[in-house]
Amino acid sequence: MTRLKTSDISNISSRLETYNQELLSKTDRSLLGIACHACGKDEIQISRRIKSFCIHVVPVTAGQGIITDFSETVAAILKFLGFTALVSDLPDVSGVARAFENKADAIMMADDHRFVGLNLNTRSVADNSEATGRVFAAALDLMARGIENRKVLVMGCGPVGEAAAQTLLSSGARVGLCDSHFPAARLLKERLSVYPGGNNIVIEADINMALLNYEYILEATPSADTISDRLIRDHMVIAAPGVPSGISKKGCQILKDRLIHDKLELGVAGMAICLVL
Ligand code: 2YH
Repeated sequence: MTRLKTSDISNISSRLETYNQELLSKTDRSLLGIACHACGKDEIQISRRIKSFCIHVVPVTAGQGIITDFSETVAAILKFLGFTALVSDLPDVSGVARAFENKADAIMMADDHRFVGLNLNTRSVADNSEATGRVFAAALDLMARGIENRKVLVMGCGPVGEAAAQTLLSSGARVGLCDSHFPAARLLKERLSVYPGGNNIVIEADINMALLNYEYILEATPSADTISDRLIRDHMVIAAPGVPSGISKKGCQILKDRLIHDKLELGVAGMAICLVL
């Protein structure tokens, strides 16, 4: 699991409006719109509710400790979406207690293993990996102007890839799974076979061969340079939640509007919208 670094996130807050415009031009939806699409929620109804929905972001010192700017960046994304959000001035248990005492609607917090949102009224839990997979799958659906019946290569069969594959299958896509650790792809195929669309899965053993046969890619690996520049073709469309990104700087320039990648924004948006009733 990749631990974010301050250098990964330090520009996010100041670039939210620019990123939002980028998303609009690539998908016709805003950050909020894509997250609503991922959660199957109506954007207008959600917009009315989120202003009065208060989220405390609680810094966590456990394990490797606080990442400078992490909580502040999460809160900035939440505020950009329209939530009432603040970074708790107390970390850990004290921050959690303060959120309950102040009647916050939800908490967001992360240690080295999980990043979660907890709705304090309904007890629902939004997991960052799951939300990230679902929201990037939704972004790919929007970029493709409908992913139904399209072939999508899901690279990386960890929790993000799993949630993405499940979302894509339920949207009617045909999914190819690949992972550098072959048994991970096999086990994921088995798990997904019981869900809607579960008969639409194949395993791709050779990633480079597979990249020649798919136009729609969901890159959810924790490795750099998984898609080499020479394999990027004219009609390829990529949603890439993996950190670090599997696409090089030059690859990003080639893909231009056919690539969506970020390190925190869409995942946090997906978590937050799932927390709102
Ligand atoms: O980056 C992480 C983990 N890799 C979890 C990611 C789940 N997709 N955690 C952030 C740790 C934040 C830190 N404890 C803080 O500043 O509060």
